[in-house]
Amino acid sequence: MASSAWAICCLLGSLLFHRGSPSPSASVPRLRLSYRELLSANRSAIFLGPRGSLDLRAMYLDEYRDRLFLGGRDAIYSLQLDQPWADPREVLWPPQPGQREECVRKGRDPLVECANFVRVLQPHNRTHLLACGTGAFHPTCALIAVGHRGEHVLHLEAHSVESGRGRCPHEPSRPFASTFVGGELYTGLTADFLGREAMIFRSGGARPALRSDSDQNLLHDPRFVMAARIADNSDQNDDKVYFFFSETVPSPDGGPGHVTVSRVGRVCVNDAGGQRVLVNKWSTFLKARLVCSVPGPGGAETHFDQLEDVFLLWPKAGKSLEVYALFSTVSAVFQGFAVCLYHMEDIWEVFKGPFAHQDGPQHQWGPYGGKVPFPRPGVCPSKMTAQPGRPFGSTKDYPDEVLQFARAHPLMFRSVRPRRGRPVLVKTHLAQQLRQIVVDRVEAEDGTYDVIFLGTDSGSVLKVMALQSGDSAEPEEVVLEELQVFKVPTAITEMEISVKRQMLYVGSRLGVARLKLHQCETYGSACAECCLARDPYCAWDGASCTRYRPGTSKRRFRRQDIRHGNPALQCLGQSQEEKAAGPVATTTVFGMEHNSTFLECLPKSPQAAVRWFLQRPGGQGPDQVKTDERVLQTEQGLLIRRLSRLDEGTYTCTTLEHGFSQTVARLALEVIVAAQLNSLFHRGQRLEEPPARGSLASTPPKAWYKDILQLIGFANLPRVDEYCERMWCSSRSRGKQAKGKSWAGLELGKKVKSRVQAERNRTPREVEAT
Ligand SMILES: *[C@@H]1O[C@H](CO)[C@@H](O)[C@H](O)[C@H]1NC(C)=O
Ligand SMILES: *[C@@H]1O[C@H](CO)[C@@H](O)[C@H](O)[C@H]1NC(C)=O
Ligand SMILES: CC(=O)N[C@H]1CO[C@H](CO)[C@@H](O)[C@@H]1O
Repeated sequence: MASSAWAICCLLGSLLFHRGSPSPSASVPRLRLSYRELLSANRSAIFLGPRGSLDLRAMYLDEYRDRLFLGGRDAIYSLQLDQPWADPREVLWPPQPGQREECVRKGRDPLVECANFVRVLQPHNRTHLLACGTGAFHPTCALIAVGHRGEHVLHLEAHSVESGRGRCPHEPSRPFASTFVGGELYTGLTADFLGREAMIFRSGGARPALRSDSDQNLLHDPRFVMAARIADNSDQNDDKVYFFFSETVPSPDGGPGHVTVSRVGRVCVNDAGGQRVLVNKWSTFLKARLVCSVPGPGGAETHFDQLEDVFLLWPKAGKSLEVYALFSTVSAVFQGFAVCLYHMEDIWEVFKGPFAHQDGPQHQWGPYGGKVPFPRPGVCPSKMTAQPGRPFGSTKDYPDEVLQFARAHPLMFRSVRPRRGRPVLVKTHLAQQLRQIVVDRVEAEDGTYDVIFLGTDSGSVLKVMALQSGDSAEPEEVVLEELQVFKVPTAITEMEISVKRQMLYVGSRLGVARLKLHQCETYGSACAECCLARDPYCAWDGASCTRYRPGTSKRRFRRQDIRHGNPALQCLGQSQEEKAAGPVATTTVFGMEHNSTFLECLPKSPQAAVRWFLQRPGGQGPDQVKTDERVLQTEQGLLIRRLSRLDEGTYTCTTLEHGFSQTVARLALEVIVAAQLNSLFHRGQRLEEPPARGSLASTPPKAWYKDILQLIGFANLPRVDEYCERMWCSSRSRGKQAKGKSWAGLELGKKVKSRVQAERNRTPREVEAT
């Protein structure tokens, strides 16, 4: 076990080292925005409910009614998408009388389990939602009136409350998936009190309820992730409901132990069960393995087997559906995440392929080689099966032989493999875990890009792209932004996108946040900054970094380079704008000989490499600053520990990113020589009354200030403040810059500053006169 885990680590390690990413820190987000920054820039808005936490379990984005419905603990909320979130509607829905007490009596946790956690919110019809909650371990469903389009109402239809058994799990947190199709609710869940009876269940319509055949162990401890109706072709009779889940199955090679695998399973919408066999049970259920693995040398593969989340990317007309899936590793020692992309056609191919067959429990699985009965098991009754002379208009007409076969062979032999045979994205050595995935296909100047939003367990969202370059098998990962959506670390449990509104709706237990997909001006006010961001939503329009809209305003010229982020090419001739945005001004800073000083430089992008150059007075061209134990380069700037006169000169802080060099700061450092300062102190103290014992900074001498001014020159008078701030008066709030100050220096500084203030109020002529 340990050695195989080690092998996985090494394998992945070597794979990751060979990725040849252009920058060693490419997986570091280029922009990190904190909770506060997001709120103050109006990039996000947050709703935590009237009690400060919703205990959110379900979220339904309703773009038809322009509303967001939330299921929490003992309550349902409705928010209007295009309004500030100050005006929610609330329906309180506690467990039915006596249920809470019974739940506690049965040994369940009164706080964590014995409440009505709303887990199902599905559109029932134009005016009503179907809602189901755990009801303190007594699943309950009800209809919620939400009004017509444009109305903002929410109330529970008291007469509609009924048992939710099979439609909602008993537990607040057990993985569960549901979808509402044609008046019926499809669920993947464990339907009993003890959480043992896993099934796919359909109920709520005029037809009798249908469930999985429990004798056959069709589902092994499943963790359902998502359910959705997918049309396989233009014949509606062929529509199926697909379930995505993972299972823990007996070792497939007949060996001991269990393994986790991920699955895609499906049932026909028009499945009616069998007539003699499989009565009121699914007769069309099939499942196949979803593989997401990184191929390694010698056929070794690193598998990501635990399905975390699935996102369906619905195509523009004429294209087939694409499935993005987020996986994690199952290993206890090695944690990694991968995103794989599947095409629906590839899933259909596997379901058309051979059935998996096992001669007995101890035997290996192989492809079923015998004759498959007609209609082929798993096929929906449709035009195909109802041809003349073949009267199969319903699954009830299917021969027993077909149903027996379906029952014995629910698994396909072949696995569904991802596009390009490998993940789109692999993430290891992450500080957080990844929980949710949403993808937006964005049109940019140089092509179409899939922007992947990943919800973490620490309340943040990563905005990532995987760029497929030419012949290289490994996509290049570009982490555009890391957005701290929730103030405190909390796992993201829900994520929905509104492409129409360009918004992401992000839910955690605490509540829900609305997050803009992009805010181009955040990247900066220069062409190069906009270009380096490589955000396909954004382009330089000649004046600022703005939302890129394909095919609009041809008049304006747009600069964007997602693939290479090369501003040298894109922003050529854009220097006008850069100048308008302001060239980097030179700031004079003062340092005392033998003291330490700090030169600040905060580059916008943590992906950029920072370099410092020094131009000595009268020296030749600027030299790159050599760092050693005296001169330290930190993330915030350059720390010079013991200043010498030779350190004087102009320091330039430049960043290098994608071959593009930018000047971030220019600082002229002037060194005040210790001897001069010392003599000043002495002179001053002798002229005035004797200083208090132990205090260097007694009343400053009159002559003192004039001397200081002489030292640093009158021309710099306005900068004396700066000098004070940096060298002496540094308060705690400017801690980073407050290097090498002493108590005496602080006191002295305060006095100098007040004098400077007084001097400033006089004209320069008066100053000279004194
Ligand atoms: C903040 O964003 C919302 C939603 O996009 C918008 O309606 C509102 O006007 C914005 N407020 C400000 C101050 O920009
Ligand atoms: C939706 O369903 C409810 C409950 O069955 C019913 O009362 C209501 O009239 C329906 N609304 C529409 C628009 O059909
Ligand atoms: C830490 C350090 O070197 N402090 C020095 C700063 O400059 C004053 C005045 O020259 C010295 O007295 C300090 O020792």
